[in-house]
Amino acid sequence: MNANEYIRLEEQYGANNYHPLDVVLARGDGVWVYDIDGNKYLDCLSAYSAVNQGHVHPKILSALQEQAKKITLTSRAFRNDQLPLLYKELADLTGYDMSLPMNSGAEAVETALKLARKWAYQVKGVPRHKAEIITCEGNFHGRTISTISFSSEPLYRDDFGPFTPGFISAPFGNADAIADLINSNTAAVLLEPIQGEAGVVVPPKGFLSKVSEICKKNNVLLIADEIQTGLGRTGKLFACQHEDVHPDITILGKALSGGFYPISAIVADKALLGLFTPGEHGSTFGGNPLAAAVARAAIKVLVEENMVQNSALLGEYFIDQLSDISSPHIKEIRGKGLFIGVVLRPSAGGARRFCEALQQQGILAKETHEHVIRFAPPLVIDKETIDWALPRIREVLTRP
Ligand code: IF1
Repeated sequence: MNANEYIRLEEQYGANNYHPLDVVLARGDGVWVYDIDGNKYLDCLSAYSAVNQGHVHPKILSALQEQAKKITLTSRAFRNDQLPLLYKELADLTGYDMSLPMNSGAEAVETALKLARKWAYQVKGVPRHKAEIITCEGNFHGRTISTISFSSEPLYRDDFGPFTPGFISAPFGNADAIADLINSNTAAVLLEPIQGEAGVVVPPKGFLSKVSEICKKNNVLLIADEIQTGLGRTGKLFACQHEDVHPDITILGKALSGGFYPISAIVADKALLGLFTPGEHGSTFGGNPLAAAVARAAIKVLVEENMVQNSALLGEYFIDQLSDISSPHIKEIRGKGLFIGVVLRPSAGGARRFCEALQQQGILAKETHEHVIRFAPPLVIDKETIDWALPRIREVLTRP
């Protein structure tokens, strides 16, 4: 089949909830992906940061293959010999006492929200069903009814109400506004340390540490959604560490599997995560031995191969070099580590056409909202590859 035939099949038989670039990928290797005709592209999206470790990392692949031969799913009705090791290794990696595994990112967010509500009722003493959770404008935390209930993007929510109550919205980046919304029923503040979907929005310096302080002072939990920013993407293991913030709950997903499998988790200390009792929460696939083996390998290679440090070093280089591009279209380059947004002026005519032009140059990037091109290659990228990409990006961004 040729590319057009695949595209036609997809359009005819698949729900139309995406508008992908017309490139039909068949193979991936490290930072490179190949379409069905053998054309090679630099992946600057990394499946929204799920493939931080690079496509088909050989060590994660081998963990998946070895575990798949043994046992894949036990359900949590029985124990398995992989999950305890993942628990221990996640605790060693993150500094939290415990974790709770789920599958998708949105499910892990829901898990964190449930835990925060339970804590509010059992520990803080909030009257039942009165707990409030503060979220930030421009957030993205998933597609479930509850996570879209506090979305500020009409496209994501308008046709899908009625919504889950108990969420209050504050402007992102304004700690005082968050403080003003806190009352005795406030259970938690939920935020992304850098907003991804909103267009790689880095909050003002001091915002995270100030929110953390406000939460501590008011007996309110801080929940960081590090599904996209975590596991090295921003040049630290967690983006909150840029301000030495240690949230009460950190939510992980995406790169926790290196892109092989949907694996998410929340991590927290025992005083909090110990509040769940048998039967209150769960998932058929969450914590299965195949997922646990894959996650263990994904974490191991991230650390062993210094991907976090590489993200910090090469991210700084990439941002510096992009900032040197002189183009009337560019309004701003922002980001941290290898989480980079090129913000275009409205006069540029939208980011989509530049992404299509980049595709012709062998670079796959994705616009976010209308005016931002996101560059987030796998963290295994090297300087030579960035130097290969830069003149191509420059050429595309300086077109009329
Ligand atoms: C889509 C965006 C990125 C996330 C954060 C939770 C989730 C995500 C911070 C939910 C998911 C995704 C999902 C994907 C596109 C994407 C995305 F453009 F929509 F916003 F990455 F920037 N928290 N992000 O970024 O995780 O349930 O999907 O595993 O929905 O189209 P999930």
